[in-house]
Parts: sequence; C-alpha cells; structure tokens
Amino acid sequence: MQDEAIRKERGQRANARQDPRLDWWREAKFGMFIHWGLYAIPAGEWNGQKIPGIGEWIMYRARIPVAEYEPLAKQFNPVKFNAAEWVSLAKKAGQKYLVITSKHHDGFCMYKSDLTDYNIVDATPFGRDPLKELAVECQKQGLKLGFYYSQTQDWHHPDGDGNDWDYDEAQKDFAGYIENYVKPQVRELLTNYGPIAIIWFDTPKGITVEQSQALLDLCRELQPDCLVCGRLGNTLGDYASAGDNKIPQMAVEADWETPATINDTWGFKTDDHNWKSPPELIHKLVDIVSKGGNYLLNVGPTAEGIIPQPSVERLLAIGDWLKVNGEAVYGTKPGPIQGLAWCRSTARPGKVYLHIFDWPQGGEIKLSGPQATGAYLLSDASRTPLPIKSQSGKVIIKGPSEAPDAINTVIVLTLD
Ligand code: JFZ
Repeated sequence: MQDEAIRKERGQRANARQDPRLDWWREAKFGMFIHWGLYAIPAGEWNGQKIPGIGEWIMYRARIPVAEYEPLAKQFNPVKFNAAEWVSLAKKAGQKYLVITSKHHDGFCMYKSDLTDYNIVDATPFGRDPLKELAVECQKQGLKLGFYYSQTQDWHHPDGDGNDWDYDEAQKDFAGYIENYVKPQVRELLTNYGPIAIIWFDTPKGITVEQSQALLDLCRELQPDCLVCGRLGNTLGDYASAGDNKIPQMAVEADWETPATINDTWGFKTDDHNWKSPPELIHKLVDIVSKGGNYLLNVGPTAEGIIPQPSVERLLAIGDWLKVNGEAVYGTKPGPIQGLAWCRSTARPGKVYLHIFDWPQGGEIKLSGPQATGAYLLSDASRTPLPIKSQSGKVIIKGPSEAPDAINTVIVLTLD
C-alpha cells in the first residue's frame, strides 16, 4: 500500500519503524536546516548574469570551471557568523534539531578536513570551523546537531559525480572516491564534533547497495545512535525523506521528513524574495505533523554569516505560536480527523487536538468526530470547558464567535 511505497521510495529501511533510536526524532517534529557555503558569495549571479534555480546549484547551472569557482574561498570571510545566535534562534523557533551542510555538491568543506585543503579553515581568510562552534553551542543550549553531507555529487573532486565540464565522466573512479574520500570524511565528521544526531546524505543517484551499506556500517561503528537519512540511497536509511517541499496527501505510517524552503532557494540568493507567510509556514508544519512527518525548515545564511531577516521574523512567529500550542505538535501522532481543508488533527493518548485553520462563521465546529467527553481551547490556561454535544454521529463544539487565533486555533478534545 501507500505507506509501504513511501518507505521504499523515500528510503526508510523495513524494520526502522520499531527502532527506539528514532524516539527523540519522532517527538521533535521540527528542525532547522542550514544551507551555507561558497555559493552564498555569488548569491545567484555569475559574471553579471542572473542564474536561474536554487542558489547552491550555481556552479552546476552556470557550468563554472573549478578553476573559477575555487577562488571564491579566498573571499569567504563570514565575520558576522555567531553560532550562539543561530542556535538560540532555532530554539526560539521551537526547533529541536539543526542540520547544516558540511559539504554540499560544490565540494567545498565547511569544516576542517584533513582530506583536502578545500575547506573553510585552510582555504579562507575566516580560518574558523563553524561546525565546531555550532557543536559547542548545540551542546550548551541543548539542541541536537546533524550534518548534511553530499556523498555522491561532488563537482570539485575529479572522481565525484556531476562535473562533466572539467572532468571526463568516463575516467572517474567513483568507487575510489567513496573509499578514499567520502568514508574518511564521514569518519572525521562523526569523530571530531561530539555526538552527532543525524547524518543527512543527499542525492544518492547511482551509488550501489554495497556503497550505501558500507557508509551505513561506518556510521553505526562510529556513532551507533546517529540517525541516517533515507537519502543515503538503496532504502537503507533510518527514516524516509520526502521530496523537497513535498507534503503527502494523507497520513503516512512511516517515519518521514519534509525538507523545505522558506522562500524558493536553499543557499542564499540576493533576488529571492518569495517568502512564505507565517500562517502558511505554521499550516505546513501542522499539516506535516498531522500526517506523521517532521518539518526540516531551511535558512540560507549570507556570505557574511547572517540569517536573512525575513527568515528570522518567520521563525520567531512560528516559535510564538508553538509556545502556546506546542502540546498539540511535539510528540503527537496523526489524529483521527483527516482529509478536511479547514482543519487538521493530531493526537496523544486521551486527547485529540483540532487545529482549526478556517474558523467557522459563528464559532460552531461540527465534525464527524471521535466520542469526546470535553473540549477546551489549548490557549486557555484555565481550561474553561466549551459546550460540546454529540448529534447523529457528529460532534458539535460551540467556540467563541471570532477565531481566538487568526492563524490556527487549537481545540483540545478529551476522551475517556
Ligand atoms: C537536493 C539538493 O540537490 C539541493 O541542493 C538541496 O540540498 C536539497 C535539500 O536536496 O535536492 C533534491 C533532492 C531530492 C529531491 C529533490 C531535490 N527529491 O527527491 O525530490
């Protein structure tokens, strides 16, 4: 059936659903994704040309030769980067984990690697290791830390996948690249930064079962608790990774996550102002959680090390909503009411949470619903009961005539 299909297509191994290593992640629901690298310097423009598409793909889209892209490192000096602020922003947004690009497809390492000088410590005037600083802050502030790592595509390495404008694909030793470059780098990432909660592999493309399995084995050997994202390839991941910005139509019986952008790009682009509104983002978070998924919401910091202000404002707005309504999100499961346009539901034992996106005229909420014994607004600390009655298989709740929360009002139904 569909659940099985999603697990398989999106990379969750068969028996992961019973694995308690994922319990914290199942509770967490909401994480911060950070796409940060040299691509933040051109920020969507190369030689005076606007390059269409997502910002971190500029090297590929404009077929920039390694010899021209590489020198960007000499300009990279994000002196405004402040790990404590980024981590504290994620916390204020209500995010429980953070995943940052350690090496994206452009091949530049955002951490100190001994495998190449093409890394932020050795190749830039900045000379600091932001992953180390983030690891320290995440420990301090109590946030789980994950690393994104592009295991197949590498447009800088002569044997990595994807760059056919500098290198001859037929001459590439991909197996050697995995063995002598990817594996030792994964070892660095899972050795030098303390406990790593997630390794977020991406775009497996032609990686073989044996290669995916060998990477998985290495992760298990180094940090058995580290979760491996389904984009490792070959259905070996700990959880399924939905398509970017994709939300399934129905609840899914799998552990799955939607990676998503706040505007249209992952890596910073000067001209991308297509910001989703706070209500849209809150609705997406709740939509995903009501279907059993996690929301990994991206920010793309600038070349100075600043998270764009529109992203900050939106994250804080989500955090404000979660401060009041987090009980209806964290640690919940999909609720019994599914498939309505104006309402979502989440649940935990003894409780169903109705998330009302469009408050009905007059405040009467009518549902083919569960046999509830009581109802109250989650925002109401005194839990004043709302009038509730059952009528020919329907549950009718009398709420205030105006929506208490213009974005999403949560009504708690108690069952017993
Ligand atoms: C990948 C990357 O290529 C991209 O730059 C970004 O890092 C994003 C999070 O992941 O892009 C993908 C990968 C998979 C799908 C779509 C875009 N997919 O499976 O639909």
